[in-house]
Amino acid sequence: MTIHSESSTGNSADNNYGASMKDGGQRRKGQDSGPSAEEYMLPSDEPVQLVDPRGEHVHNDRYPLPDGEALLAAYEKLVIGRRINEQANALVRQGRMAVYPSSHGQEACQVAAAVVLEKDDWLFPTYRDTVSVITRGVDPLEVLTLLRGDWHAGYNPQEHKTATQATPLATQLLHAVGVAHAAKLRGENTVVLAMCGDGATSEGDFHEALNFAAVFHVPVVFLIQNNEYAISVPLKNQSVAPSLAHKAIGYGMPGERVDGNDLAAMLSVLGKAADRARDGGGPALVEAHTYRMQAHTNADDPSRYRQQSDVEQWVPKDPISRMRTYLTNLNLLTDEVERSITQAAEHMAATLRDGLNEDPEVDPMDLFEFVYSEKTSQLREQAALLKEELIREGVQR
Ligand SMILES: Cc1ncc(C[n+]2csc(CCOP(=O)(O)OP(=O)(O)O)c2C)c(N)n1
Ligand SMILES: [Mg+2]
Repeated sequence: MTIHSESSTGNSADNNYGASMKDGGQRRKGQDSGPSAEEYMLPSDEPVQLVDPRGEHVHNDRYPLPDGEALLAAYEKLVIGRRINEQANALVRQGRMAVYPSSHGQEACQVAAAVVLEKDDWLFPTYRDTVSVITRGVDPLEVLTLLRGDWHAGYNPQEHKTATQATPLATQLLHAVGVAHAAKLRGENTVVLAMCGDGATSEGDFHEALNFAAVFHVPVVFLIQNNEYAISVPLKNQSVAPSLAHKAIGYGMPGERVDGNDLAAMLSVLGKAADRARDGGGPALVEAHTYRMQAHTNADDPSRYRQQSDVEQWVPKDPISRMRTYLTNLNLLTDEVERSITQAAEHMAATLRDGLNEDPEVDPMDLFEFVYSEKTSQLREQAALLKEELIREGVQR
């Protein structure tokens, strides 16, 4: 994408992203009081953590801990998210779904990305972000239609302001920036949250999206879920930057790193970035440090390229167990509340099972619909060939 712009990077509001700087980061050290561009845009030395793996609060001057009620509500979504991952994996093994890229272990990222958005904001998810899309409120059966492989996509993106889950890496980041740019031109109060993986940061589209977003100062929060692998390729073969969040300063936006298995930190950091974007503070890049606990998809065998002992190191960092301990210690998560959360998760699993065990009625001719407003000559030709075959085989008349 080529950029023609007279736009300045000037912020119209105090950014709220750990420090305040009104000139969009153009100022250099010593020019004025307040943070330098480096202080303003560079991420914390360590990923932000508010609840550690033992379930204990870690104080952070810049990021407040969300209140107990908000954490309890998000914890319920975390448990439901884990159950969605488990059930979807089972449905793949039963042949009811074609493929499922699980976010097992990444549920704190999934839930926070959906929860920090308002109804009229936009979410741009990837194939791995099914739990985010369901948490956003899209009908779970409509969401899984794509991964079942029997139709183009199951839900209307406009209805829930949630784009379809992108499989081509990083393309959704450009779409997200386009939507944010349009919203800004229209004077709408929309925030766009765009998700991608660590591997996707090597794509040209990632660079173009971040550069455009910074130059045009649009309200986008980029969330990288760094789960340390792009299928079989480890992060060290993908980037030698100090962290992926450090890339932000190169574009002129703040970057932050956060413990992606810490629901409280995810909510606080993403929430602050979204508020800042809504207040006219421009884009931000958030890198969530997490881990892909399972195979890339059911078609992948991770034992070919990583040790099980590496995976096991991440088990004690699980997002659910630490939040359960934290909320139990606060007496917010009682046995009774836990039981009702389990029931809600089981209800979700039953909805997925019942819905996906039904055989859908599909029309093979739909393959040629809903892509172009007017079919190309090749498509018309292919459609005619298929129709002929379906009639010959007695499938259609
Ligand atoms: C443009 C493009 N190139 C290659 C692929 C094949 N591919 C699918 S997933 C994937 C790995 C992506 O890794 P990452 O961005 O870290 O996301 P994760 O799967 O770990 O969530 C690749 C290379 C693709 N889908 N799109
Ligand atoms: Mg990855």
